[in-house]
Amino acid sequence: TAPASLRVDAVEALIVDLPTIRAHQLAMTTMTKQSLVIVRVACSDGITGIGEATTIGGLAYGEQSPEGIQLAVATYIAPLLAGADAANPGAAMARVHRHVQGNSYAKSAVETALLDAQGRRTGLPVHALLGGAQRTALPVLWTLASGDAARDVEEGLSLIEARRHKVFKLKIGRRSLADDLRHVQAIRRGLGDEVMLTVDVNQAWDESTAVRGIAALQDMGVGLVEQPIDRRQHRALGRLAARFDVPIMADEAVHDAVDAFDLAAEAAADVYALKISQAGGLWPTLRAAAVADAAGVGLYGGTMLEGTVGSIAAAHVFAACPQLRWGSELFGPLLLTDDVVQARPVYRDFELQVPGGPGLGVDLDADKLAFYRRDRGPRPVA
Ligand code: MUC
Ligand code: MG
Repeated sequence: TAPASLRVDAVEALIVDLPTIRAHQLAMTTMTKQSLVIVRVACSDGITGIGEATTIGGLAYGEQSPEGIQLAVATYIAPLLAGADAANPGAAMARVHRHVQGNSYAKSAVETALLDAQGRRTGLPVHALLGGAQRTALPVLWTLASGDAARDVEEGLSLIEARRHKVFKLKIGRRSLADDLRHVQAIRRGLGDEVMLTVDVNQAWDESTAVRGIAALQDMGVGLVEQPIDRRQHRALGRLAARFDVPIMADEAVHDAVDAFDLAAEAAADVYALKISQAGGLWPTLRAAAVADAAGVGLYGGTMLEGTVGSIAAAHVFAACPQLRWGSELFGPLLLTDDVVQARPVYRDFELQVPGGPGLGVDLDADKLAFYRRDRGPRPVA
């Protein structure tokens, strides 16, 4: 048992709603706001750690919602952590994993907060607690998803000019295949052949549509095809990976180390997009990454379009991964008009700078939190 000075005292979760800078269109939903679940773990030595769990479009993307995450943390996880040794996040999380099935987003936010607290306590950045940073900045792509090709081209060109992003992901799968291919072709022409483009179908195609679609995308020089078909169809994904030269990336299909192992055993994907929310935390993400390394599968630092707290938590993990061959997409904070932190992340020369201070290196802004929290009630209309 832990010394009395090092116990978890309280765990709380609150929802904040933040507007996006523009509509963001995915196959399954169009986002105009993001709902962040912010978790705080207060410890008996006076240190509080923070974490975040964020979904896309409520329940549109995955099986967990902001409201469900808040409930899981407050009702089920908080009592399990009360009195736990705050200096041993691994043991505290083992207890949570033993008594709570699923709920990977809630687990990720809570583990993040425990590691943030431990980092603040020891003066070490979270990546140091995960074994150490292999890189201090992460390449970050941008998703062009306004739904309008001309606007996407304009946005892409200005981001290249600003040296913020030089790789772009296009969201397809919501329109007919012919329309999607025209859309990609228009952006390819507008940005030029030198610019690396990837596509994310978010599971929208069946296998035969994927065969036709990927063949055409490969001819256009698209560099990576993400989750073209249903996440559960591993064997069909493997047939696509075997058929095409363009690398196929699993996203919704690869949540944790077990998925990473199964997909590798079936040679179902060339690349894995890992996400702390889908893996169930920072350590679980590293374990999935280790399986990818063992199998020779490339890694990509994925996002659930989190705000600063969640994106920086992911950045610490991806900094600690021995291999990150495909870079990252940790641009979530840039899609929001505002955030609940004192300082937003630094993006420079096409990369996100990984903080080197204690813990996550991110502090909440009490006024912004008070302003954006959902339970504050209606806000005055601007
Ligand atoms: C996804 O499926 O990859 C990540 C970037 C983006 O634009 O959407 C998310 C979700
Ligand atoms: Mg994806």
